[in-house]
Amino acid sequence: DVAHQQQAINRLLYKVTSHIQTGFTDLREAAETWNPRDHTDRSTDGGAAIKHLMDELDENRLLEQHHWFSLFNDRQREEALLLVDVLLHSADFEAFKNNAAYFRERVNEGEFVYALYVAVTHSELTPHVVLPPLYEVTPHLFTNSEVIDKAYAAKMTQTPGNFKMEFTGSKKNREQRVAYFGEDVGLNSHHVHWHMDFPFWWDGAKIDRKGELFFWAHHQLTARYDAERLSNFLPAVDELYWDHPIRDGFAPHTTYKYGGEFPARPDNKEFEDVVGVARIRDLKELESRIHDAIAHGYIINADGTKTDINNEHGIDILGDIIESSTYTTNAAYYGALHNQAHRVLGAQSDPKRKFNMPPGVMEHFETATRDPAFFRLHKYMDNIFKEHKDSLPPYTTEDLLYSNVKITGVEVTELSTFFEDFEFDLSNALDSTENVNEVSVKTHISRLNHKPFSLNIHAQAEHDDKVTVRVYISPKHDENHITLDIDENRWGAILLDTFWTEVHAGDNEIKRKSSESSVAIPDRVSFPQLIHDADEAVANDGDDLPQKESRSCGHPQRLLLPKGREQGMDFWLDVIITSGDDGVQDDLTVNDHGSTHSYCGIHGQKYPDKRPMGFPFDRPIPDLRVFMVQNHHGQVVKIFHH
Ligand code: CUO
Repeated sequence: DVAHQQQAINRLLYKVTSHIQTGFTDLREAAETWNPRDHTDRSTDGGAAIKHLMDELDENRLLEQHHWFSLFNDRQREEALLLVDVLLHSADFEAFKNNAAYFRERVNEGEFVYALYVAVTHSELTPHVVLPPLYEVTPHLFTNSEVIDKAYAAKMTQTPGNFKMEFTGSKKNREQRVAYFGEDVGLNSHHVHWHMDFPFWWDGAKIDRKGELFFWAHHQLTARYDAERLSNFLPAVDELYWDHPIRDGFAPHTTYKYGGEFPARPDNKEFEDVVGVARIRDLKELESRIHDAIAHGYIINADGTKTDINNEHGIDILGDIIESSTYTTNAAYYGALHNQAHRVLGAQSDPKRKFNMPPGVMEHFETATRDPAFFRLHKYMDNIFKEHKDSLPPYTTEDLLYSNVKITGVEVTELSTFFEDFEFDLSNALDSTENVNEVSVKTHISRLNHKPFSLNIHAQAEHDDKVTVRVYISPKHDENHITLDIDENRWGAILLDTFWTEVHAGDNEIKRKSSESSVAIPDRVSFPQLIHDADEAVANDGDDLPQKESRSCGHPQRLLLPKGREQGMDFWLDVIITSGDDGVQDDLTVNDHGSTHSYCGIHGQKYPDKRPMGFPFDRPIPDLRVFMVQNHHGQVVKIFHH
């Protein structure tokens, strides 16, 4: 049952760099006596994976334990994916659990955590398991070396502690003003889970609009980052150029559990080729092939045929090519621009591999957004996507008008943000050692939050209908307080919500709360709480777990609004209502199919909104009048920071 499953997953992840705890008898037993080879049909995919993984293990070819793991390292990824295969092909949860316990004691811990998270996310056996927050499972990747050092010392001296985690850098570094965003543990958790829900290596059942979603999720991260920068009197982020020095350096103040400190990069580092990864001129060549494809309006497939991208599906194809997912139809020609760029950027501190440095923060989805260069790299890719979108014809009145509805006004309650303290548990950072008692170690950090708010949309309808409602905000001014016209700021539009509802003939009030937003998830349940609740439910035999299934992918609800400014910062608030036929399911007005679909889709189903992601702001707007249809409402709102 669910409680037993939850308890087993908790226990597999508890102190994951130590041996399975003595008290977890069934897992201990499985690790010793279970033989994966005996429980498999070798003719199946899972059987083949087990055989392959066991052979590698017997031959001592697997990455050792107590070593860093990076998904971008081809060999390490191959090993982790074998384990994913084994888990995904387990016959039942018992076999899943026993396989996991067996390999937990034998494969690299980083590979194990990654494989278990991905398998639980995608397995049909575990739809109700809540994955513990990664920042409490592998805290090293989410907090500072300084805090980790203090946690070790606390254990040594047997003194409990709750340590303050500071944002990296000093006031001399202007980029530090937005570190609260890039270093937010919830944001990092969303990002790493996004990549687990939509892995670039995915070869299982087809994921709908995966390439477009890669564009969209990262486009929204970029737009949100720029809005945070403007809130802090910084200009929008500039893209990276292969020929220019990387202006801002970065000192991560983050340490691997095994493998030393994450490497730092000084200011104005010139790009260098990275041994074993890529030459800069090859990346420039890939980039120009992609520019050519956009200019020509088609891509060339591996078999020489052409696929038209000069339409609304082009973005999906381009997303696959640029990220370089398994869906790309010509990896040999278009390469792996995004993935290689992450690696090249991550290795700039030691491009010749002279100093045997571990991978940089850019080489892990858990840590990438900490580096300001992450947002410059993604702005670079975002601009390539924009070039494509700008090559498409602007929407016409016909595309935009939904004549059944006229929005007559929108009331918004106060929009304001503030900083608050957030605490999380560090015990999993420390190994359990016999004869040394556990002590409580925690960290707290200041994080952005906002007052709950709500919208009240007044709409007149001619007849009853289902409708699609999209809500966006976008900064009104640039950093010099120059008003941006709509074609300048539409690319910075931040989606706050998409939802489906019903209107009736006559006057309607559509009320929507910030807490209902389909882009965001509430705070994750903490690991200690999950452990406590699952243990209690198992002890009470069959008690319901308080947590219902919840997705880990989703922008943190706390970060729904950009910070804004003390005196208030102007944003356009746009509400667009179109026909309910834009929804892929008929029941979207009453069933959100997993709630956080706007940035993360619906697991195992089509993306709910049939229109291009970002509609209607994804295409050029040369004429504002075309845009001013009766079912679109725009007004200026202020976001205050208290
Ligand atoms: Cu999410 Cu570059 O894709 O980090």
